[in-house]
Amino acid sequence: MKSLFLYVFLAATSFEVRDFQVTELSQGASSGKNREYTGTPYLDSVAALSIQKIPGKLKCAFYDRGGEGAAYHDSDGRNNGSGGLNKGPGYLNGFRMDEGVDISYTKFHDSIDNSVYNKVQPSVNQLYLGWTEPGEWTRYTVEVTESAEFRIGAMYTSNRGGTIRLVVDNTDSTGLIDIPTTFNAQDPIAWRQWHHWNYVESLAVIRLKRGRRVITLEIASRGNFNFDYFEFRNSR
Ligand SMILES: [Ca+2]
Ligand SMILES: [Ca+2]
Repeated sequence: MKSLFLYVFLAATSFEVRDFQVTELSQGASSGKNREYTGTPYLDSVAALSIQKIPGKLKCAFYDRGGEGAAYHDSDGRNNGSGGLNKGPGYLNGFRMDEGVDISYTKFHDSIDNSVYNKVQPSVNQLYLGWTEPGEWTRYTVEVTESAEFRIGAMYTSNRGGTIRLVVDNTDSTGLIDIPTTFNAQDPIAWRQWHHWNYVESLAVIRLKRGRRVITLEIASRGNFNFDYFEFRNSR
């Protein structure tokens, strides 16, 4: 009961404290002035063998290793996708199931992720970041291979619209980014409002310097997004 109360309290306050979290990121335990960021790129023999690169696609399920408070912050310690919704055997069903970040993958049976209500068809069996709530964040160590201004595209679903921001090496580098809703009142199935995929080519522009960077994806308002990937293209 106590833990439930704590969870409700944290969930209720997570939106209000998001500006504090930005401050905390620059001074916090994991990446402050005198302490190095302890997260490391997520690599495995199936997902990826090398660090994610920009320009290119940033796959959201492949957030860094390092755990709660360092590589991510999630509203609860349970992975609601892997081992929760997805109970079966295999790599996709069990992907990072012991971590708090909530991960699922696109399914084409029963018109879950391949319905006529998609604006863009996703690929099947794509791991994605889901169950996103305001105040949550995930971090990605990336290699930026050229200093440039990049357009940020996204493959995503958005039940109700909302905002995110990208923090690069502890600096808010985008401000709030609007994520257009993919809600479609024509769909008679309520749960599928979380599965209307869309691709937007240019949500925002970001300037990045060449080298290894740590990008933090922060869910700022409304949440209920599923993010497959962000795509960074040179804006020239
Ligand atoms: Ca969770
Ligand atoms: Ca979550």
